Amino acid sequence: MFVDKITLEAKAGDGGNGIVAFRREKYVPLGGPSGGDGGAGGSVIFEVDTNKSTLLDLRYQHHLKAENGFNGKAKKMHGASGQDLVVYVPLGTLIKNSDTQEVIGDLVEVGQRVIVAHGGKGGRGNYRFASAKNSAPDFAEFGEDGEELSITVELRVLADVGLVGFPSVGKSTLLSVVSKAKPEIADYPFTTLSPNLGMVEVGDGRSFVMADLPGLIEFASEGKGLGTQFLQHIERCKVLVHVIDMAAEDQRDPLEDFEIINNELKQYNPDLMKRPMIVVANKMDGDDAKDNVKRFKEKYPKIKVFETITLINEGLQPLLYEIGDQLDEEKNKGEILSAPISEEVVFTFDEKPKDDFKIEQIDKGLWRFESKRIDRRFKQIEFTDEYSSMRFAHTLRRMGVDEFMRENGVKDGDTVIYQNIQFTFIDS
Ligand SMILES: Nc1nc2c(ncn2[C@@H]2O[C@H](COP(=O)(O)OP(=O)(O)OP(=O)(O)O)[C@@H](O)[C@H]2O)c(=O)[nH]1
Ligand SMILES: [Mg+2]
Repeated sequence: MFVDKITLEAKAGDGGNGIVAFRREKYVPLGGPSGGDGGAGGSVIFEVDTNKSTLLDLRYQHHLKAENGFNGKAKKMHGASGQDLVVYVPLGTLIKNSDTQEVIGDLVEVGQRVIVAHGGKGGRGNYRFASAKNSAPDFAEFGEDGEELSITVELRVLADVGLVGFPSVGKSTLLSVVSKAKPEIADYPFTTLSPNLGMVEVGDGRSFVMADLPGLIEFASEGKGLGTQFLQHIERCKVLVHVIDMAAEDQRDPLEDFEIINNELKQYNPDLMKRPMIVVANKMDGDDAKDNVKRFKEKYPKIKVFETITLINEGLQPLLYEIGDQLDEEKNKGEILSAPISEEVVFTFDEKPKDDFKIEQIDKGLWRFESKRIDRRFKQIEFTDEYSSMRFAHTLRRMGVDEFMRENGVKDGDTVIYQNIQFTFIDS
């Protein structure tokens, strides 16, 4: 089965720890602090690779994990950064946060990349904390945890033109003669299990991307056959080319075929019917083809029909010109017909901290504070002395915690519990 929607766990590398070390040199009796910083953890990154057309590579990878950063070393040496994990995906891949459904990235351009999980920052080594007050700090920071999240990866084919129609009508054959794509072609239904893309050159300098989509059948919009998962690919095509087997090799009536497919498209999304549709009357070499196409034209006098024998590349050049013209018209309209999934990328890492702050009053003058974001910082700190506590308090203020508490009614002198520590809120 073609995989076009997968859920995975992504884990960026943790930052390396900063270390505590002191210089020990001849002639330097009291060596200064020299513990180096930890290296940053690697990030999990998704990048477009135009050679890929499916998400199959991701199928057996339930966990995407980037390398951890390395711990700092003596002599103020930085730990090495963890390597990023770069995952190559096809054009048209959409990545969402599975829990919030927020769009992390919508990869619609060649070469586009997006950071899906950010690597943790490295912790600072003790030499960074040396000050006039404390010339020999004996503490260092832990590295920050790499981001960890569950993601949903979806592939939505990005093609200008989509070939639709019943199975075995010759869609793949058509794509194979107008482009360099090599889709599988056979005389049994559902030969094509996943969309194939091909770059088509019209011959007058214009070109476009054509998608050969798996065959549709009646009730496809309700999930029958390969079902709705491919109808969503069709949503992104600017022009639809409806291929009909005029030779009626499968003993169906081609005119009925045409109506059934249109009906399925309409059931799935009524807007699809507003899109330009070009009809290809294929297999014109068949016995009944001439009669059938005559009936078709009588019934639909306004529809432009292109008669072809895709098998031997006959009748296709006029079709390509027509597609080119229709696309030009669509572009001039400037309307975005593709599915509305390019919401702004709302993924944030450092902004909007207050959103996850929670404060709860337990008793008079006693509060409990919670925050996932602060937890990440909290884990980085060893409360070995007053200095680190002060730094933590400073961090809280910088992140807007003081203001948040004040807004929520915490008063000067109240006690606030956070994790396993208690502190007094001093509103100064
Ligand atoms: N006689 C004749 N046979 C054709 C023509 N075009 C395609 N075929 C044959 O029809 C059969 C199906 O062709 P495909 O291109 O695989 O059809 P498809 O629409 O991609 O089918 P699915 O992938 O199953 O949806 C193959 O055996 C082709 O050789 C044509 O113009 N004339
Ligand atoms: Mg096919």
